[in-house]
Amino acid sequence: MLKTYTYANLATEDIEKLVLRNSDPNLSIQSTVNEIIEEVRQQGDSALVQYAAKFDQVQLDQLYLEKDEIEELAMTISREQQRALEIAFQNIHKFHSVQTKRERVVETMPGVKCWREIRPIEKVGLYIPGGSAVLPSTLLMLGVPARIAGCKQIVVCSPPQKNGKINGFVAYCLLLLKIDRIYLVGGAQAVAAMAFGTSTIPKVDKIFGPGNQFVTKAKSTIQSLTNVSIDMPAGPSEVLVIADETANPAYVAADLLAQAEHGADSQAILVATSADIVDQVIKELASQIAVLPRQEIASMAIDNSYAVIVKDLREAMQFSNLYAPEHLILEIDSWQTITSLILNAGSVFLGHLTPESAGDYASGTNHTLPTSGYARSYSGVSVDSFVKKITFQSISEEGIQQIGSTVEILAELEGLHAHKNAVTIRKK
Ligand code: HSO
Ligand code: ZN
Repeated sequence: MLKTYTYANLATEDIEKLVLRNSDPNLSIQSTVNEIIEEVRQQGDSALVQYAAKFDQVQLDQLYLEKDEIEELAMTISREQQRALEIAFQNIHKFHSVQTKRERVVETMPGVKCWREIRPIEKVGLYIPGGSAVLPSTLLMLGVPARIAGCKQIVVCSPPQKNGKINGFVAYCLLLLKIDRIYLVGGAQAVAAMAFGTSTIPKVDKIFGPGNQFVTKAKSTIQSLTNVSIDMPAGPSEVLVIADETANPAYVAADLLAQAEHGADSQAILVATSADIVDQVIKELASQIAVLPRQEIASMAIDNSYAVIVKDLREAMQFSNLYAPEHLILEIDSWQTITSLILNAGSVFLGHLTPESAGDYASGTNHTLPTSGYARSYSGVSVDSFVKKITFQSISEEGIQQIGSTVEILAELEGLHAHKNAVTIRKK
């Protein structure tokens, strides 16, 4: 069960070890991934058909499904399920719509005007995992901001099911997003196909989405090999729950398990202001896990997790900032008093009635978030991830007189006379 530590008894090195995620270097899979990337680059579509036969056990005549088939599959899910996806879509859309604010023009000196304009990344690739964990919600989390940003081409890849089709929920999300083609390609081969392009699959500028370790490795590899970028480095999902005596242990346990069921390598960290809270949560964990369909996965994740007992909420935040969790849940009455102390976190859930699940699916915020401590320096996916901000400037006659000598002096001190000249010639 949950290992427990007391913050006051931990030395700096102990804390450093605790906040280090199981950083699996995945060296063994690098050569496999390199092979797949090379094969797709050289053989294109025929490599994709072969990999579908090998990894997905399906013989594909065509590497994609189009609108009529997507519509047919989308109609196989219930009206209630369609409605739930629609509400999630709408909330995600509402929340992300405000992320396109324009900035004003700044006149840094009289006659020197500078500003930024937003342009969409033209071609983006969205990877939607299949297999045991089909995540239609991820398609909404990536597709909605891509649409709002105005990306011209949205390429979606997802591994085919054994019948050569896709899941009805993914199909319905495609309809909501008005995307009328999906490529039936999974794994590292999907990443390679989108990075290099094949006769069927368009090459993209940026690749988004979670996946297994092969997908993750392929993303980091193509990022270093090509000029195609990726959303962020990915690691196993994680949550850190801060609980004080006002917390409901059943809610805390439920949130820890919601994280734990994602994968055996997930981490669910409890930071509590007393040993008593930890004991109560452990009791709840035992009873709730017993009835979970994914209890085997969840219990492996719990074994890979721990609790930390702290003296107060300040100390709790200190530890949380060192851990830099993907998800942070504050199960305390007085959350208003400590939010300003949050320095590192991907997404924060406030109060007893705000489960992470709400944000995973439907409240509106994005669930593609930095893991493994990257919350220290990365933000989650948003409309920003799908755009570039281009700077512009325009200098008038007055402006060139105003700024001229400053540029001349700086160019001179760097020994770059052509730079100086480009100003001097205009000042005359
Ligand atoms: N918690 C996951 C997202 C997710 N949960 C998708 C359920 N479906 C990573 O933030
Ligand atoms: Zn989740």
